Amino acid sequence: MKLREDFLWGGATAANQYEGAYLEGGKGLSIADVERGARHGVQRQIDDYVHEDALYPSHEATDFYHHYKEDIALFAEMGFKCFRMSIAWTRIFPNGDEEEPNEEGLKFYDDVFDELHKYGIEPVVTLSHYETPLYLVQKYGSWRNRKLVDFFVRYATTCFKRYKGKVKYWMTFNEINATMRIPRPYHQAGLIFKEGEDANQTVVQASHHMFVASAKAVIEGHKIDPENKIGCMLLFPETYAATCSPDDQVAAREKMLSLYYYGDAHVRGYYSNTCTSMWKRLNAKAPEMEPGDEELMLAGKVDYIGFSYYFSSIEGGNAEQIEGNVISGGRNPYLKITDWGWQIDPVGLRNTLNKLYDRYQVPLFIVENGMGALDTVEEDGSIHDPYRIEYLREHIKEMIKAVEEDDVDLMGYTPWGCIDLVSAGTGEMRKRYGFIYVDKHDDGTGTLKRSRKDSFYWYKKVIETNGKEL
Ligand code: BGP
Repeated sequence: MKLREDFLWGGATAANQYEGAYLEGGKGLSIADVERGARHGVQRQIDDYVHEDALYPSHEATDFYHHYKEDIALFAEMGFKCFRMSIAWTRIFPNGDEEEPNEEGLKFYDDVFDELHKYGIEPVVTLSHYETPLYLVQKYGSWRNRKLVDFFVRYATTCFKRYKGKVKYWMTFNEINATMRIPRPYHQAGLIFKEGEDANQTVVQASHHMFVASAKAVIEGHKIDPENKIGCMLLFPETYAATCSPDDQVAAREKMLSLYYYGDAHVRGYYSNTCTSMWKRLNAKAPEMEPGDEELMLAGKVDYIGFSYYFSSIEGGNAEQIEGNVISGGRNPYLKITDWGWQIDPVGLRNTLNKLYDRYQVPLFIVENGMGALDTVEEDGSIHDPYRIEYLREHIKEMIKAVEEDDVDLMGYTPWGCIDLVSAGTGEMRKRYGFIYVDKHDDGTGTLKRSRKDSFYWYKKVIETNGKEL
Protein backbone atom coordinates (compact mmCIF):
# COMPACT_ATOMS: atom_id res chain seq x y z
CA MET A 1 0.00 0.00 0.00
CA LYS A 2 1.26 3.52 -0.81
CA LEU A 3 0.92 6.52 1.48
CA ARG A 4 -2.43 8.05 0.47
CA GLU A 5 -2.21 10.95 -1.94
CA ASP A 6 -4.62 12.80 0.36
CA PHE A 7 -2.58 11.88 3.44
CA LEU A 8 -3.42 14.31 6.23
CA TRP A 9 -0.10 15.95 7.06
CA GLY A 10 -0.46 18.63 9.69
CA GLY A 11 0.20 19.46 13.31
CA ALA A 12 -1.57 19.13 16.65
CA THR A 13 -2.49 21.44 19.53
CA ALA A 14 -5.04 21.67 22.35
CA ALA A 15 -6.99 24.70 23.53
CA ASN A 16 -5.85 24.55 27.16
CA GLN A 17 -2.17 24.57 26.19
CA TYR A 18 -2.36 26.99 23.30
CA GLU A 19 -5.37 29.29 23.25
CA GLY A 20 -4.92 31.44 26.35
CA ALA A 21 -7.63 34.12 26.87
CA TYR A 22 -8.92 31.88 29.62
CA LEU A 23 -11.53 34.35 30.82
CA GLU A 24 -12.32 36.14 27.58
CA GLY A 25 -15.33 35.73 25.33
CA GLY A 26 -17.51 34.41 28.14
CA LYS A 27 -15.30 31.38 28.77
CA GLY A 28 -15.67 29.56 32.09
CA LEU A 29 -12.85 27.88 34.05
CA SER A 30 -11.73 24.39 33.07
CA ILE A 31 -9.72 21.93 35.12
CA ALA A 32 -6.60 23.03 33.25
CA ASP A 33 -7.03 26.63 34.38
CA VAL A 34 -6.35 25.74 38.01
CA GLU A 35 -3.56 23.25 37.38
CA ARG A 36 0.15 23.82 36.90
CA GLY A 37 0.84 20.66 34.93
CA ALA A 38 -0.25 17.04 35.30
CA ARG A 39 2.79 16.01 37.32
CA HIS A 40 2.26 18.50 40.11
CA GLY A 41 -0.77 16.96 41.75
CA VAL A 42 -3.85 19.03 42.13
CA GLN A 43 -6.07 19.06 45.20
CA ARG A 44 -4.07 21.75 46.92
CA GLN A 45 -3.95 23.85 43.81
CA ILE A 46 -7.70 24.02 43.48
CA ASP A 47 -8.05 24.97 47.13
CA ASP A 48 -5.34 27.62 46.89
CA TYR A 49 -6.37 28.81 43.49
CA VAL A 50 -5.47 32.43 42.89
CA HIS A 51 -5.18 34.40 39.68
CA GLU A 52 -1.41 34.34 39.40
CA ASP A 53 -1.20 34.03 35.68
CA ALA A 54 2.42 32.98 35.31
CA LEU A 55 1.78 30.04 37.64
CA TYR A 56 -1.20 28.78 35.64
CA PRO A 57 0.17 28.26 32.18
CA SER A 58 -3.16 27.83 30.40
CA HIS A 59 -4.15 31.41 31.18
CA GLU A 60 -2.23 33.08 28.39
CA ALA A 61 -0.49 30.02 26.92
CA THR A 62 0.83 31.10 23.51
CA ASP A 63 -2.34 33.03 22.77
CA PHE A 64 -3.83 31.36 19.71
CA TYR A 65 -7.00 33.23 20.63
CA HIS A 66 -5.53 36.51 19.46
CA HIS A 67 -3.01 35.14 16.96
CA TYR A 68 -5.02 32.55 15.05
CA LYS A 69 -4.83 34.35 11.70
CA GLU A 70 -1.08 34.71 11.89
CA ASP A 71 -0.60 31.12 13.07
CA ILE A 72 -2.87 29.59 10.45
CA ALA A 73 -1.01 31.53 7.75
CA LEU A 74 2.22 29.95 9.02
CA PHE A 75 0.65 26.46 8.99
CA ALA A 76 -0.50 27.12 5.44
CA GLU A 77 3.03 28.17 4.51
CA MET A 78 4.24 24.77 5.69
CA GLY A 79 1.59 23.20 3.48
CA PHE A 80 -0.58 21.70 6.24
CA LYS A 81 -3.43 19.60 4.91
CA CYS A 82 -5.05 19.45 8.33
CA PHE A 83 -4.76 21.06 11.73
CA ARG A 84 -5.61 19.27 14.97
CA MET A 85 -7.00 21.52 17.68
CA SER A 86 -9.52 21.21 20.44
CA ILE A 87 -12.60 23.16 21.27
CA ALA A 88 -12.57 24.39 24.86
CA TRP A 89 -15.81 22.98 26.28
CA THR A 90 -15.93 26.02 28.62
CA ARG A 91 -16.08 28.47 25.70
CA ILE A 92 -19.25 26.79 24.52
CA PHE A 93 -20.78 25.91 27.90
CA PRO A 94 -18.87 27.96 30.51
CA ASN A 95 -20.09 25.87 33.45
CA GLY A 96 -20.85 22.77 31.45
CA ASP A 97 -24.45 22.30 32.54
CA GLU A 98 -26.23 25.25 30.90
CA GLU A 99 -29.17 24.73 28.57
CA GLU A 100 -27.94 27.25 25.99
CA PRO A 101 -24.46 27.65 24.53
CA ASN A 102 -22.35 30.81 24.63
CA GLU A 103 -22.61 32.43 21.21
CA GLU A 104 -19.29 34.25 21.52
CA GLY A 105 -17.48 30.96 22.02
CA LEU A 106 -19.23 29.32 19.08
CA LYS A 107 -18.37 32.30 16.92
CA PHE A 108 -14.68 32.13 17.79
CA TYR A 109 -14.38 28.61 16.39
CA ASP A 110 -16.45 29.56 13.34
CA ASP A 111 -13.83 32.18 12.58
CA VAL A 112 -10.98 29.72 13.15
CA PHE A 113 -12.53 27.05 10.89
CA ASP A 114 -13.25 29.64 8.18
CA GLU A 115 -9.67 30.81 8.35
CA LEU A 116 -8.40 27.23 8.01
CA HIS A 117 -10.65 26.55 5.02
CA LYS A 118 -9.41 29.72 3.36
CA TYR A 119 -6.13 27.82 2.94
CA GLY A 120 -7.68 24.41 2.27
CA ILE A 121 -6.70 23.12 5.73
CA GLU A 122 -9.06 20.52 7.20
CA PRO A 123 -9.74 20.95 10.94
CA VAL A 124 -9.36 17.84 13.10
CA VAL A 125 -11.15 18.58 16.35
CA THR A 126 -10.90 17.01 19.80
CA LEU A 127 -13.99 17.72 21.85
CA SER A 128 -12.40 17.17 25.24
CA HIS A 129 -8.66 17.61 25.64
CA TYR A 130 -8.00 17.81 29.38
CA GLU A 131 -10.56 20.61 29.56
CA THR A 132 -13.54 19.44 31.60
CA PRO A 133 -15.40 22.46 32.99
CA LEU A 134 -14.26 23.07 36.57
CA TYR A 135 -17.84 23.65 37.67
CA LEU A 136 -18.74 20.08 36.69
CA VAL A 137 -15.92 18.86 38.92
CA GLN A 138 -16.97 20.98 41.87
CA LYS A 139 -20.73 20.61 41.62
CA TYR A 140 -21.11 17.08 40.23
CA GLY A 141 -17.85 15.29 41.06
CA SER A 142 -16.90 15.16 37.39
CA TRP A 143 -17.18 11.92 35.39
CA ARG A 144 -18.08 9.77 38.38
CA ASN A 145 -21.50 11.36 37.94
CA ARG A 146 -23.74 9.96 35.20
CA LYS A 147 -25.13 13.46 34.59
CA LEU A 148 -21.97 14.35 32.71
CA VAL A 149 -23.03 12.03 29.90
CA ASP A 150 -25.90 14.33 28.98
CA PHE A 151 -23.85 17.48 29.46
CA PHE A 152 -21.16 16.16 27.15
CA VAL A 153 -23.63 14.96 24.54
CA ARG A 154 -25.36 18.34 24.53
CA TYR A 155 -21.99 20.00 24.03
CA ALA A 156 -20.95 17.57 21.29
CA THR A 157 -24.21 17.83 19.35
CA THR A 158 -24.12 21.63 19.62
CA CYS A 159 -20.70 21.50 17.93
CA PHE A 160 -21.74 18.95 15.29
CA LYS A 161 -24.73 21.09 14.32
CA ARG A 162 -22.98 24.41 14.34
CA TYR A 163 -19.88 23.26 12.44
CA LYS A 164 -21.61 20.95 9.99
CA GLY A 165 -19.84 21.28 6.65
CA LYS A 166 -16.83 22.94 8.31
CA VAL A 167 -15.49 20.06 10.41
CA LYS A 168 -15.68 16.41 9.55
CA TYR A 169 -12.84 14.86 11.58
CA TRP A 170 -13.59 14.66 15.29
CA MET A 171 -12.28 12.88 18.37
CA THR A 172 -14.22 12.56 21.59
CA PHE A 173 -11.73 12.35 24.52
CA ASN A 174 -8.02 13.00 24.32
CA GLU A 175 -5.90 10.13 25.70
CA ILE A 176 -8.92 8.68 27.43
CA ASN A 177 -6.83 5.85 28.85
CA ALA A 178 -4.95 8.37 31.00
CA THR A 179 -8.03 8.09 33.22
CA MET A 180 -6.70 4.79 34.50
CA ARG A 181 -3.33 6.29 35.34
CA ILE A 182 -4.09 6.64 39.01
CA PRO A 183 -3.14 8.87 40.87
CA ARG A 184 -3.43 11.42 38.10
CA PRO A 185 -6.91 11.04 36.64
CA TYR A 186 -7.62 14.65 37.53
CA HIS A 187 -5.78 15.78 34.46
CA GLN A 188 -7.78 13.58 32.10
CA ALA A 189 -11.15 13.27 33.77
CA GLY A 190 -11.28 15.82 36.58
CA LEU A 191 -11.38 13.11 39.26
CA ILE A 192 -10.29 14.06 42.74
CA PHE A 193 -10.66 11.21 45.21
CA LYS A 194 -12.22 11.67 48.59
CA GLU A 195 -10.67 10.22 51.69
CA GLY A 196 -11.44 6.50 51.83
CA GLU A 197 -12.94 6.39 48.34
CA ASP A 198 -12.29 3.28 46.26
CA ALA A 199 -10.33 5.05 43.52
CA ASN A 200 -10.25 2.04 41.18
CA GLN A 201 -13.99 1.58 41.30
CA THR A 202 -14.50 5.28 40.61
CA VAL A 203 -12.20 5.11 37.61
CA VAL A 204 -14.08 2.12 36.20
CA GLN A 205 -17.39 3.93 36.66
CA ALA A 206 -16.17 7.27 35.32
CA SER A 207 -14.69 5.52 32.30
CA HIS A 208 -18.01 3.83 31.65
CA HIS A 209 -19.73 7.20 31.61
CA MET A 210 -17.17 8.47 29.14
CA PHE A 211 -17.68 5.43 26.88
CA VAL A 212 -21.43 5.97 26.88
CA ALA A 213 -20.97 9.70 26.27
CA SER A 214 -18.59 8.99 23.39
CA ALA A 215 -20.94 6.39 21.87
CA LYS A 216 -23.91 8.74 22.05
CA ALA A 217 -21.86 11.52 20.51
CA VAL A 218 -20.79 9.21 17.67
CA ILE A 219 -24.40 8.19 17.00
CA GLU A 220 -25.65 11.78 17.04
CA GLY A 221 -22.68 13.02 15.02
CA HIS A 222 -23.40 10.51 12.25
CA LYS A 223 -27.07 11.49 12.24
CA ILE A 224 -26.31 15.19 12.00
CA ASP A 225 -23.81 14.70 9.20
CA PRO A 226 -23.10 11.28 7.68
CA GLU A 227 -19.81 12.74 6.42
CA ASN A 228 -18.52 12.98 9.99
CA LYS A 229 -15.62 10.72 10.94
CA ILE A 230 -15.50 10.46 14.70
CA GLY A 231 -12.58 8.78 16.39
CA CYS A 232 -11.32 7.99 19.85
CA MET A 233 -7.89 9.09 21.05
CA LEU A 234 -5.54 6.75 22.90
CA LEU A 235 -2.23 7.38 24.61
CA PHE A 236 -0.21 4.53 23.16
CA PRO A 237 3.41 4.04 24.22
CA GLU A 238 5.11 0.81 23.16
CA THR A 239 6.18 -1.60 25.90
CA TYR A 240 8.84 -4.31 25.63
CA ALA A 241 9.76 -7.09 28.01
CA ALA A 242 12.99 -6.31 29.85
CA THR A 243 14.37 -9.77 29.01
CA CYS A 244 13.22 -12.91 27.23
CA SER A 245 12.18 -14.41 30.55
CA PRO A 246 8.54 -15.52 30.22
CA ASP A 247 7.68 -13.59 33.38
CA ASP A 248 8.92 -10.38 31.81
CA GLN A 249 6.84 -11.12 28.72
CA VAL A 250 3.80 -11.41 30.94
CA ALA A 251 4.67 -8.13 32.66
CA ALA A 252 5.00 -6.38 29.29
CA ARG A 253 1.71 -7.81 28.04
CA GLU A 254 -0.07 -6.81 31.21
CA LYS A 255 1.24 -3.27 31.00
CA MET A 256 -0.68 -2.89 27.74
CA LEU A 257 -4.00 -4.05 29.17
CA SER A 258 -5.18 -0.69 30.37
CA LEU A 259 -4.55 0.69 26.89
CA TYR A 260 -6.56 -2.05 25.22
CA TYR A 261 -9.27 -1.59 27.84
CA TYR A 262 -10.15 1.77 26.29
CA GLY A 263 -9.50 0.66 22.72
CA ASP A 264 -11.80 -2.35 23.08
CA ALA A 265 -14.67 -0.39 24.60
CA HIS A 266 -14.44 2.32 21.93
CA VAL A 267 -13.65 0.30 18.83
CA ARG A 268 -15.12 -3.14 19.48
CA GLY A 269 -17.97 -1.52 21.35
CA TYR A 270 -18.09 -3.86 24.30
CA TYR A 271 -16.20 -4.89 27.42
CA SER A 272 -13.88 -7.64 26.16
CA ASN A 273 -12.12 -10.20 28.34
CA THR A 274 -9.29 -7.67 28.55
CA CYS A 275 -11.72 -5.31 30.28
CA THR A 276 -13.32 -7.86 32.57
CA SER A 277 -9.90 -9.16 33.62
CA MET A 278 -8.86 -5.59 34.31
CA TRP A 279 -11.69 -5.25 36.83
CA LYS A 280 -10.30 -8.25 38.71
CA ARG A 281 -6.81 -6.81 38.55
CA LEU A 282 -8.10 -3.54 39.99
CA ASN A 283 -10.16 -5.31 42.58
CA ALA A 284 -13.19 -3.56 41.18
CA LYS A 285 -16.68 -4.60 40.16
CA ALA A 286 -18.16 -4.16 36.72
CA PRO A 287 -19.43 -0.59 36.31
CA GLU A 288 -23.06 0.14 37.02
CA MET A 289 -24.90 0.35 33.75
CA GLU A 290 -28.28 1.62 32.73
CA PRO A 291 -30.45 -0.53 30.48
CA GLY A 292 -29.43 0.15 26.88
CA ASP A 293 -25.82 1.11 27.64
CA GLU A 294 -24.40 -2.01 26.04
CA GLU A 295 -26.42 -1.45 22.86
CA LEU A 296 -25.27 2.16 22.78
CA MET A 297 -21.60 1.22 23.07
CA LEU A 298 -22.00 -1.17 20.18
CA ALA A 299 -23.95 1.24 18.00
CA GLY A 300 -21.59 4.12 18.78
CA LYS A 301 -18.29 2.51 17.84
CA VAL A 302 -15.71 5.00 16.62
CA ASP A 303 -14.76 5.34 12.95
CA TYR A 304 -11.02 5.50 13.48
CA ILE A 305 -8.35 5.45 16.17
CA GLY A 306 -6.35 8.57 16.81
CA PHE A 307 -3.37 7.97 19.05
CA SER A 308 -0.34 9.65 20.54
CA TYR A 309 3.06 8.02 20.40
CA TYR A 310 6.15 9.54 21.98
CA PHE A 311 8.31 6.78 23.45
CA SER A 312 8.61 3.20 24.60
CA SER A 313 9.65 1.62 27.87
CA ILE A 314 10.36 -1.83 29.26
CA GLU A 315 8.66 -3.96 31.90
CA GLY A 316 9.99 -6.68 34.19
CA GLY A 317 13.55 -7.26 35.39
CA ASN A 318 15.06 -4.58 37.57
CA ALA A 319 14.82 -1.76 35.12
CA GLU A 320 15.37 1.73 36.43
CA GLN A 321 12.04 3.62 36.31
CA ILE A 322 11.58 6.70 34.16
CA GLU A 323 8.68 9.17 34.17
CA GLY A 324 6.66 10.32 31.19
CA ASN A 325 3.93 12.91 31.71
CA VAL A 326 1.08 10.68 32.78
CA ILE A 327 2.83 7.31 32.59
CA SER A 328 6.11 5.72 33.63
CA GLY A 329 8.09 2.63 32.65
CA GLY A 330 11.53 1.02 32.64
CA ARG A 331 14.71 2.38 31.08
CA ASN A 332 15.81 0.63 27.89
CA PRO A 333 19.62 0.59 27.49
CA TYR A 334 19.33 0.48 23.69
CA LEU A 335 17.61 3.83 23.40
CA LYS A 336 18.63 7.47 23.66
CA ILE A 337 16.55 9.87 25.72
CA THR A 338 15.28 13.43 25.28
CA ASP A 339 16.08 16.34 27.61
CA TRP A 340 13.09 15.20 29.66
CA GLY A 341 14.19 11.56 29.81
CA TRP A 342 11.64 10.22 27.30
CA GLN A 343 13.09 7.28 25.37
CA ILE A 344 13.37 7.82 21.63
CA ASP A 345 12.14 4.80 19.74
CA PRO A 346 11.03 5.26 16.11
CA VAL A 347 10.74 1.50 15.54
CA GLY A 348 8.28 1.42 18.42
CA LEU A 349 5.97 3.57 16.31
CA ARG A 350 5.96 0.96 13.55
CA ASN A 351 5.24 -1.74 16.14
CA THR A 352 2.42 0.32 17.59
CA LEU A 353 0.82 0.92 14.21
CA ASN A 354 0.93 -2.81 13.58
CA LYS A 355 -0.42 -3.73 17.00
CA LEU A 356 -3.36 -1.36 16.75
CA TYR A 357 -4.22 -2.22 13.17
CA ASP A 358 -3.86 -5.92 13.75
CA ARG A 359 -6.25 -5.82 16.69
CA TYR A 360 -8.84 -3.34 15.45
CA GLN A 361 -8.74 -3.18 11.63
CA VAL A 362 -9.97 0.40 11.49
CA PRO A 363 -8.08 3.37 10.01
CA LEU A 364 -5.43 4.87 12.26
CA PHE A 365 -4.38 8.47 12.68
CA ILE A 366 -1.15 9.49 14.45
CA VAL A 367 -2.45 12.64 16.09
CA GLU A 368 0.54 13.24 18.36
CA ASN A 369 4.24 12.49 18.11
CA GLY A 370 7.26 14.66 18.76
CA MET A 371 10.11 15.71 20.93
CA GLY A 372 10.03 18.26 23.72
CA ALA A 373 13.38 20.04 23.75
CA LEU A 374 15.21 23.15 24.91
CA ASP A 375 15.65 25.48 21.94
CA THR A 376 18.15 28.30 21.63
CA VAL A 377 17.50 31.50 19.74
CA GLU A 378 20.69 32.68 18.01
CA GLU A 379 21.71 36.31 17.89
CA ASP A 380 20.35 36.70 14.38
CA GLY A 381 17.01 35.25 15.54
CA SER A 382 17.42 31.84 13.86
CA ILE A 383 16.65 28.61 15.74
CA HIS A 384 18.57 25.50 14.81
CA ASP A 385 16.81 22.31 15.91
CA PRO A 386 18.52 19.36 14.19
CA TYR A 387 17.51 17.08 17.12
CA ARG A 388 13.83 17.69 16.39
CA ILE A 389 14.31 17.07 12.67
CA GLU A 390 16.15 13.84 13.41
CA TYR A 391 13.47 12.62 15.81
CA LEU A 392 10.65 13.34 13.37
CA ARG A 393 12.52 12.04 10.32
CA GLU A 394 13.18 8.67 11.96
CA HIS A 395 9.59 8.36 13.13
CA ILE A 396 8.20 9.27 9.72
CA LYS A 397 10.46 6.64 8.11
CA GLU A 398 9.03 3.95 10.37
CA MET A 399 5.50 5.25 9.84
CA ILE A 400 5.96 4.93 6.07
CA LYS A 401 7.28 1.38 6.48
CA ALA A 402 4.15 0.48 8.43
CA VAL A 403 2.03 1.74 5.55
CA GLU A 404 4.09 0.65 2.56
CA GLU A 405 5.50 -2.63 3.83
CA ASP A 406 2.97 -3.72 6.47
CA ASP A 407 -0.17 -2.37 4.72
CA VAL A 408 -1.46 -0.52 7.75
CA ASP A 409 -4.29 1.88 6.86
CA LEU A 410 -3.11 5.29 8.06
CA MET A 411 -5.07 8.53 7.56
CA GLY A 412 -2.55 11.11 8.62
CA TYR A 413 0.17 12.46 10.85
CA THR A 414 -0.04 15.53 13.07
CA PRO A 415 3.10 16.05 15.19
CA TRP A 416 2.38 17.50 18.61
CA GLY A 417 2.81 21.17 19.40
CA CYS A 418 3.50 22.22 15.81
CA ILE A 419 3.80 25.68 17.29
CA ASP A 420 5.32 26.12 20.78
CA LEU A 421 2.77 25.76 23.55
CA VAL A 422 2.61 24.87 27.21
CA SER A 423 3.61 21.37 28.35
CA ALA A 424 0.75 19.25 29.70
CA GLY A 425 3.00 17.28 32.02
CA THR A 426 5.11 19.98 33.58
CA GLY A 427 3.30 23.21 32.75
CA GLU A 428 6.57 24.51 31.34
CA MET A 429 7.09 26.73 28.34
CA ARG A 430 10.74 25.83 27.85
CA LYS A 431 9.76 22.28 26.85
CA ARG A 432 9.16 23.07 23.21
CA TYR A 433 7.85 20.89 20.38
CA GLY A 434 7.16 23.45 17.66
CA PHE A 435 8.25 24.10 14.10
CA ILE A 436 7.34 27.65 15.06
CA TYR A 437 9.00 29.30 18.04
CA VAL A 438 6.95 31.54 20.31
CA ASP A 439 8.69 34.11 22.47
CA LYS A 440 7.12 33.21 25.79
CA HIS A 441 8.89 32.06 28.93
CA ASP A 442 8.22 30.20 32.14
CA ASP A 443 8.06 33.35 34.23
CA GLY A 444 5.24 34.57 31.97
CA THR A 445 7.36 37.14 30.09
CA GLY A 446 7.81 37.32 26.32
CA THR A 447 6.51 39.21 23.30
CA LEU A 448 4.61 36.21 21.86
CA LYS A 449 6.42 36.87 18.59
CA ARG A 450 6.44 33.88 16.24
CA SER A 451 9.56 32.72 14.32
CA ARG A 452 10.33 29.81 12.03
CA LYS A 453 12.78 27.16 13.28
CA ASP A 454 14.93 25.11 10.87
CA SER A 455 12.43 22.27 11.26
CA PHE A 456 9.75 24.54 9.74
CA TYR A 457 11.49 24.49 6.36
CA TRP A 458 12.29 20.81 6.66
CA TYR A 459 8.69 19.80 7.40
CA LYS A 460 7.41 21.97 4.54
CA LYS A 461 9.53 19.85 2.17
CA VAL A 462 8.29 16.63 3.74
CA ILE A 463 4.69 17.64 3.10
CA GLU A 464 5.43 18.94 -0.40
CA THR A 465 6.92 15.59 -1.41
CA ASN A 466 4.35 13.49 0.49
CA GLY A 467 7.10 12.05 2.66
CA LYS A 468 9.55 11.22 -0.12
CA GLU A 469 12.09 13.84 0.85
CA LEU A 470 13.09 13.43 4.47
C1 BGP B 1 0.13 14.16 25.51
C2 BGP B 1 -0.99 15.17 25.57
C3 BGP B 1 -0.66 16.52 25.05
C4 BGP B 1 0.79 16.92 25.14
C5 BGP B 1 1.77 15.80 24.94
C6 BGP B 1 3.20 16.12 25.29
O1 BGP B 1 0.03 13.31 26.61
O2 BGP B 1 -2.12 14.74 24.86
O3 BGP B 1 -1.58 17.42 25.60
O4 BGP B 1 1.11 17.92 25.94
O5 BGP B 1 1.41 14.65 25.63
O6 BGP B 1 3.39 16.03 26.67
P1 BGP B 1 4.09 17.14 27.53
O7 BGP B 1 3.37 18.38 27.21
O8 BGP B 1 3.92 16.73 28.95
O9 BGP B 1 5.50 17.17 27.10
